[in-house]
Amino acid sequence: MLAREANYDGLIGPTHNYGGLSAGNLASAKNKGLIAAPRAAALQGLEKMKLMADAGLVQGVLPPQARPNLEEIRRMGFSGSDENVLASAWQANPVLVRNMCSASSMWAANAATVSPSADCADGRLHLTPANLSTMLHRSIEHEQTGRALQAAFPDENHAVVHDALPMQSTYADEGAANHVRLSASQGAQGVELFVYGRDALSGQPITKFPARQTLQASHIIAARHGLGASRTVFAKQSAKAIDAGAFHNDVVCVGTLQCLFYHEYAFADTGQTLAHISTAAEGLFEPQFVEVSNKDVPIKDAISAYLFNSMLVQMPGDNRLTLVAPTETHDNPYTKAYCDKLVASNGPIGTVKYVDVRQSMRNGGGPACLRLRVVLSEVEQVAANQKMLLDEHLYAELTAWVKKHYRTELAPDDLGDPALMGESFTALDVLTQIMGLGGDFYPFQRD
Ligand code: SUG
Repeated sequence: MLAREANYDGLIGPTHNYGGLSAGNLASAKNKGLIAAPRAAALQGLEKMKLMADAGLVQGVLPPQARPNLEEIRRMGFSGSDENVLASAWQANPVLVRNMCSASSMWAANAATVSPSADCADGRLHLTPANLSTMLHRSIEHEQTGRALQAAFPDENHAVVHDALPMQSTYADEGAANHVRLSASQGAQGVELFVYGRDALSGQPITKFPARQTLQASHIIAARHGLGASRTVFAKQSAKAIDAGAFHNDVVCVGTLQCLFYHEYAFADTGQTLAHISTAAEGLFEPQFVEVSNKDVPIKDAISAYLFNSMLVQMPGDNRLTLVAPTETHDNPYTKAYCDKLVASNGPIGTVKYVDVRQSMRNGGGPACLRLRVVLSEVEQVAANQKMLLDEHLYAELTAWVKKHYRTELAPDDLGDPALMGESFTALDVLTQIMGLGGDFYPFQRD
């Protein structure tokens, strides 16, 4: 079956800021309180999307979520008009409001876990929105994410959008950031690798920083998607990686087609993980493992420069893969030297392109965090919502929309400003028209 990998990027929302909300995410902690630049952030994201679309890849757009999340704030006991709810919550508990204002849905790699139809028993594409239950500001995303994914893949004959897993720590799930699919070609049956940070039922010691993905969540998703047991691998992330700041596996590992590119410290038991992948791939393809030693790139540098949070893609017409890395990877001597060596070798990765997503990077979100990969067969691509796919026209409209509606600067204390809420909701209302999402896509449109 012919299929292509589409990248659906989270469009960066008007409340992008540095709240210091994610324990264990070193960039988020370090940059807490900085003045953010929402307009520049959104334009950087759009620029990356355009680069991919211009290269001939299928590029989708997931709309930002409405923030502040007034429904959640009301659930906490604040009432009255929207302005009153925001003002009274801000006065009582600004930290709560900061959590309810995060633009974190931009990191679409955490939106859902996606299994292409070639891997699923019923021959349909399966998507499970991540409950993101570990972090308060992210735990409020999954419902609207489900709505966005339904809008993107509306035909039930081709796609199933599940509910998120229950909101309980045993089922903590962070989506595709802890999931890798390898295959001979995008349309062929593949091997799905689920990487978990903790087995919630084992009673084993926990890590210093939160391990956000559980084995139990990964098991349930694989079962729901109807994946073949012999083609599915569950691997434990190393505690060393988590405690060094790899709050998701995609901070130390990325893979596509036959290639798995990872840091020496990514997995708790690398030998066993690779052996399981090789066994699962038998008869389908020969995996190519590209391991980066801690000597070549110390884990600290791998994480600060986000070498592995790059997109690994097959550009049309190329034999070897391209790594789309953040400029921080270029600026770090270890990761830059490694990339130069990678390209000069005759391994599976032949090109490294650097993109500027610095605004997102300061919150720990690299090029790979900003996109959700969805492998689509030809019919599935036709059945997908075409208005959510980026072309020249949509790019021009979105760029103009950002320039018109977004602030150039935003400090964490601006989040209590009712004017910001008004501007954001107005912008998102216009966005639903641009992207054809209907007049009831956002909660504030349904009031
Ligand atoms: O969940 N940062 C995000 C970054 C997500 C990156 N995604 C992947 N690796 N796939 C997180 O930690 C910081 C928000 C703040 O502090 O304002 C934040 O949520």
